[in-house]
Amino acid sequence: MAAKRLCILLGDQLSLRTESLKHIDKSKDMVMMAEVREEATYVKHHKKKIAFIFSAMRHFAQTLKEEGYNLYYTQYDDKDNHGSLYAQAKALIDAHDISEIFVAKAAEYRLHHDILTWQEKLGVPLTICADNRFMAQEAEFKKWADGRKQLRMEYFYREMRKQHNILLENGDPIGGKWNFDKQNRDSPDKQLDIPAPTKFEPDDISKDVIALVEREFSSHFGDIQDFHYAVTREQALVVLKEFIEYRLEDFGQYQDAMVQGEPWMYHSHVSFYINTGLLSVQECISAAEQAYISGQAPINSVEGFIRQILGWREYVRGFYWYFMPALKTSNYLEAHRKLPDLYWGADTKMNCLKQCVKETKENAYAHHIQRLMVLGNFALLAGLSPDEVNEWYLIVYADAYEWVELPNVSGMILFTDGGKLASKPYAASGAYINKMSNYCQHCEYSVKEKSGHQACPFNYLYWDFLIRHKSKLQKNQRMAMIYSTLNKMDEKKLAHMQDDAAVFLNKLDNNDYI
Ligand code: FAD
Ligand code: DLZ
Ligand code: SF4
Repeated sequence: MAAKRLCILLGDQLSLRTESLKHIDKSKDMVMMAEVREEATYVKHHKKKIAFIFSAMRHFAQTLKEEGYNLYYTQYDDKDNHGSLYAQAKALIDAHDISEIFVAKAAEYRLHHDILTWQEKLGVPLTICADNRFMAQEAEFKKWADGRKQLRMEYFYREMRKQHNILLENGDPIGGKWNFDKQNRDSPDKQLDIPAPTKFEPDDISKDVIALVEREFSSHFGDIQDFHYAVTREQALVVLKEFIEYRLEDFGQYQDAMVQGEPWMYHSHVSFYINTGLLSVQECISAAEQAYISGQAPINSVEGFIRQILGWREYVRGFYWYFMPALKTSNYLEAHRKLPDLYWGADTKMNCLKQCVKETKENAYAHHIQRLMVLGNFALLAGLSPDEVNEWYLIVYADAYEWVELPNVSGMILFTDGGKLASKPYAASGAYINKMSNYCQHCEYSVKEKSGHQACPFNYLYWDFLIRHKSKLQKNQRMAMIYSTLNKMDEKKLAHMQDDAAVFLNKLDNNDYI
C-alpha cells in the first residue's frame, strides 16, 4: 500500500479552510483529531469550556466525514486513547505507513514547541503550516513592531484598516475618524431593553459530552447546567447574524456598561467561535461593515466592533509571539499575592466582584469590562501574582487560549511588561465601576466613602496602589496628573487609606469574609 500523508487538526482548528488540510488528498490521505487528557487538563478548564470544545470537535468530525475525509477521531473515553496528541499521533504512525505530517501552527507557545520536537521523535517529516485564523501573520507584526519605540494597538489597527481596505472612503477613514471610542462609553443609566442571547438546545452529541464532563471533570470549576453555545459553524453563523440584527446598533454606546443580571449585554459572543475556527474574522468584519453600509448600525458601533477584532485581537496575537517566552515570566510591579478564594466563588460583600465571578462560573463568559475593570482592576490593585491570575483567566473563560489570555492579563491588566502593551495601568477607584454599572446600588460598601470600614475597598486600594508603585509609575507621562493630585493630598487622609488597605489585604490573605 502507498504511503499516506497525515493531517493533524487541533481542537481549536475547526475549519475546512485550515492550511494543513490543503496539503492532503482526501481520497487517500488521513486526518487525525483527538480529545486528550493532556489538553483538557494542562489547566483545569471550566466545565463548559471543555464541553464546548469537545462538542464542537465532534460536530466538526461529522463535517469532515461528510466532506469525504478519512478521519481518525479519538474520543476521550475510547479504549485506545493514549492521553496526549503526541502519543495519539505516534500510535497512528506505528499502525500506518505515513510519509509526511502536516499541522497548522498551534496557537499556544507551549504546544507549538512540543510539536516542534515531534519530527525527530517520530522519524517522519513534519510541516508546520500558517495559522490562517488571523489576518496578520507573525512576520507582519514583527516587521511593524521592530525598531518602534512604543507599540500601540491604535497604529497597528490603522495599518490593518488600510492594508485590508476596511471602513475606508478614498483612503480615508469613514466618518472622518479612525476611532470612535469616545462615543462608546455611555453608562447604563436608563432602563435598557437588552435582547436575549442566541441559545441552542444541546443535541445528542452535546448531551453525551455534557455527561462525559460531569463524569470526568467534576472537580473542575464552573457550572455545566444550561449549556447553550453554538457547536457547529451553521449555529455560529446564526449567533453572528443575530448579533448584527439585534445588538450591533447599541454595541458601541453600551460597550463599557455593566448591568447586574445582564451578563451578555450588547456584546457579540463570537470569541468562542472565532478562536476555534468556526467563524472567520473576515466574515465577522464584513458582516459589520455591511450593516453600516446598509444603514442598520451607526459608525461608532461598527468601528468599535471592527476595532476589537481587526485591532485588539490581531494586535494581542502578534504581541504574544513577539514577546514570548519573556512575557510569561514578566512581573514589573513585583506582585506576589496569592489568588484569593473569592475568585473561585467564596462569598464576598464586594458586589461587583461577586456578580462577575458568579456569571463567569455560570457561563464561562464575562464581557470585556467585567474582565478588565472589575476582576482585572482588583487583581492589579491588590497585587495578585501574575502566574495565579493568568492561570485563573485561562481556566474560567471558554474563549481562553494563552495567545489571547496572556497579553490581556499580563499586558493589559497587570502591567507586568512595564508598558509594552498598554501606555499605563488600567487602575481605577470605585467611581469608575459606579459610573459604568449599577453594582454599587446593591453593595454593602459605600462607593462614596474613601476610608473607614464602610468604604468601597477599590477606593483605598487605588491610592495605596499608586503610593506603593510611585517610583515606577510617577515617571509615566500619562500618570502625571494623578500623581500631581496624589502629591497634593492631605497626608493624614492618605495614611488612613493606607491603613485601611493594609487591614483589607491582610484579610484577603487569610480569605476572611470581606
Ligand atoms: P465583543 O465585545 O463582542 O468583541 C468582539 C470581538 O473582539 C471578540 O469576540 C474578540 O474576538 C475581539 N476582542 C475584543 N477585545 C479583545 C481583546 N482585548 N483581545 C483580543 N480580542 C478581543 N478574549 C478572548 O478571546 N480570550 C481570552 O482568553 C480573553 N481574555 C481576556 C482577559 C482579560 C483580562 C481581558 C481584559 C480581556 C480578555 N479577552 C479575551 C478579550 C475580550 O474580553 C473578549 O474577547 C470578549 O469579552 C469576548 O466576548 P465577545 O465575543 O462578546 O466580545
Ligand atoms: C482547549 C482544548 C481542550 C480542552 N481539549 C483539546 C483536546 O482534547 N484536543 C485538542 O486537540 N485540543 C484541545 N484543546 C485545544 C488545544 O489546547 C489548542 O489547540 C492549543 O491550546 C493551542 O491553541
Ligand atoms: Fe464594587 Fe465598591 Fe461598588 Fe461595592 S461599592 S460594587 S465594592 S465598586
